[in-house]
Amino acid sequence: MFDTNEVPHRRFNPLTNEWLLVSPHRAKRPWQGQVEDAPPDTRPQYDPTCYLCPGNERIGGNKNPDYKGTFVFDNDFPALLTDVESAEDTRHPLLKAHTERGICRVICFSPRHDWTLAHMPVKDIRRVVDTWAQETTTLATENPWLTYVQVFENKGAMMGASNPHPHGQIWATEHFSQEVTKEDAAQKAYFEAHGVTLLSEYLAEEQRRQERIVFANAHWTVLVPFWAVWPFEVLLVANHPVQMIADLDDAGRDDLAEAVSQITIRYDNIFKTSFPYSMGFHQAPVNSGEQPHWHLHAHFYPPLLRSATVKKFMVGYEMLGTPQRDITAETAAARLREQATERFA
Ligand code: H2U
Ligand code: ZN
Repeated sequence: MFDTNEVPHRRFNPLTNEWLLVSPHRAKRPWQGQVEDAPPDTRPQYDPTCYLCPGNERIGGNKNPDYKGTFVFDNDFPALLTDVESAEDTRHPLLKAHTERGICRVICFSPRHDWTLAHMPVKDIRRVVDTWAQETTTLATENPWLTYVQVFENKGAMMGASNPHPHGQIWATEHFSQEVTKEDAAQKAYFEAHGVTLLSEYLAEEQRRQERIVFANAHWTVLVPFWAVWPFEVLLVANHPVQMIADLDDAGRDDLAEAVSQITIRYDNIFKTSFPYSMGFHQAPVNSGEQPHWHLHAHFYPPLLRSATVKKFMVGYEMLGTPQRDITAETAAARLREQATERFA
C-alpha cells in the first residue's frame, strides 16, 4: 500500500488493458499560463443560419422538418459509405488495408438552438434516450452486415463540434472500432473467468468504497473511474448488466436520462461554463449473437482542467509514452459531487 494522494503511480484500466500515469503531487503546482474568460453564451432559441434548427435548409440542400422533439437524418458528409465492395490489400504484410462500410447519422436532441443536454428537462432527455435505442435497433435490423452502432456526442468548439445546436452522431460500422475491440476482449476474458460482467464486479467495489461515486439512482451510477485519464472523466454504468440501451425498461431509461442530466449540469457548474466533452455509449455489438459479457455504459471525456478555458493537453509524454493526469480521480469525484444539482444561472 502507498498514499495515492502523494506518490506518483501507475493505474490500470481493465476495460482496455492499458495503463496511465498519475502524478498527484503536481496538482499543487502554480499555473502561469493564460486564463481567459469563457465567451458568454448568448444563442437565440432559433437561429435562421443554423443547419440543425427546425425548418432550415442544410448544406446539402435538404430541409429540416419543423421537428418538436428529436430529429435524425443521414449525415450529408458521411465518413463511411454503404456501397463499398469488400476488398483487402495484402501485397505486403506491413501495408495492410481493408475496406470499411458504415452508416453515419446526426441526431438533433432538441429544436432549441440555445440548449444543451444540461439545459434540457429530464423528460426531453428521455426522448433522446429513446432515439438512441430506436436508432441502434433499426440500423442493426435493417443492415445485417453491421456489427457495431456507436452513439456519441462531440460537444463544444473545443472538441471540434461544428455547431452549438444540441446534437450527437451515430456511426454504425461493419467492423469493430479500436476501443470496442479492446473492451470486447477485456469483458469477454473477465466474464469467462468469473461468470459475472467486469463492470458489475467493478461497480460493486465502487459502491463499497463510495469515494469515486458522483451520483446514483436505482438503475444508473455516475462515477469517476479509478483509471480516469481526463481530469473530469466519468463513466455511467448500468447498475445491472444490460447489453443495449434498447434493453432498458421505462424506469431504466428515465434513470439514464436523469444521470445524463445530472452529470452535464454538474459539469457546467464546475467552471460556470458550457462544459465541452466527447461522450458516447458502449453497447454490445449487433448482429453478433449472444453477448453476455457486455455491460452497457457511457464514457464522458471532457478536456477542461482548471477553468472555462484552460484545458488538458494530451501531448508530449502522453503521445510518446502513457497518458498522465495530475488531480486524482478521487479529487475530481469530490469536486463533481459537491456541485449543485441545478444548472447555474
Ligand atoms: P459535429 O458537430 O460533431 O461535427 O457533427 C455535425 C455533423 O453534421 C458533421 O458530421 C454534419 C457534419 O458532416 N452535417 C450535415 O450532415 N449536414 C449539414 O448541413 C452540416 C453538417
Ligand atoms: Zn439551431
